[in-house]
Amino acid sequence: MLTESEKDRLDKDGFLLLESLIPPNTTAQLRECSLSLATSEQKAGKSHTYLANHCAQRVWNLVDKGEIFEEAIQQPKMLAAMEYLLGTDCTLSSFTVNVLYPGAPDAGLHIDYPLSALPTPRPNFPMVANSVWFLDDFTLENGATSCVPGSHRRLEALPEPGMEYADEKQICGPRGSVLIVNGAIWHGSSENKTNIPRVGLLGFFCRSILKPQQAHSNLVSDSVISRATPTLKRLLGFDSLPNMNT
Ligand SMILES: O=C(O)CCC(=O)C(=O)O
Repeated sequence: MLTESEKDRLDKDGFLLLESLIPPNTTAQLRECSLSLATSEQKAGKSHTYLANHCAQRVWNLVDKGEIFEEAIQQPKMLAAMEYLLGTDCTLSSFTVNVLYPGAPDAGLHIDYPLSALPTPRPNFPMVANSVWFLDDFTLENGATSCVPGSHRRLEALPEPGMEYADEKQICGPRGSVLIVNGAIWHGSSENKTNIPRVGLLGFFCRSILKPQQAHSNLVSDSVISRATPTLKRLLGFDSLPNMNT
């Protein structure tokens, strides 16, 4: 489902913008559900906030927080990109909302866990990859994700905290776009200088041999699992559990 030129861009740059992939109605519903979950978790005193002044917020375990998210994470073109990078048996590592509230500072460039914890040289093939879902237009002003093209080939180096790199660029695009990012690319969210929250989803995937960030087989409720498609069950890790204990 990826064209040869899309595959080439992923190989060469380490990221690929799938512009306007998600229909406008779905994007609007995803945004509304995401902000409503973020608000409920704040009201319940259970919110995960981060960055200075709690200006950014994550909502975890989305597969268990609405059918719209169960469906979203199976988006065929996004999954084709993940399968190209991570193998056809790749697993969902985590699916989260990421809200940057007005004033959220630049989060700094990083590579994704667990690559950041590995000895160097890191593997020269993708181990984890993220899909950043633009539920708003992502702009230079509201915190569009920054990437350093080709940095996934720097197998020994890590971005220096606070450094600005000349080849770093913000990936802007209309709401409904999905940015595929090899987890080894130096990337991160930027400052939100506007007075409107920048809402995104992060569908983070890993090779099936890795331990996912969230243990979906324990965290997702039985009702979701019982109606899950074979694809969703596979993404939640049911097929990658070793079957040696019976
Ligand atoms: O929300 C974004 O723009 C990127 C988030 C990110 O880099 C991450 O969670 O690894």
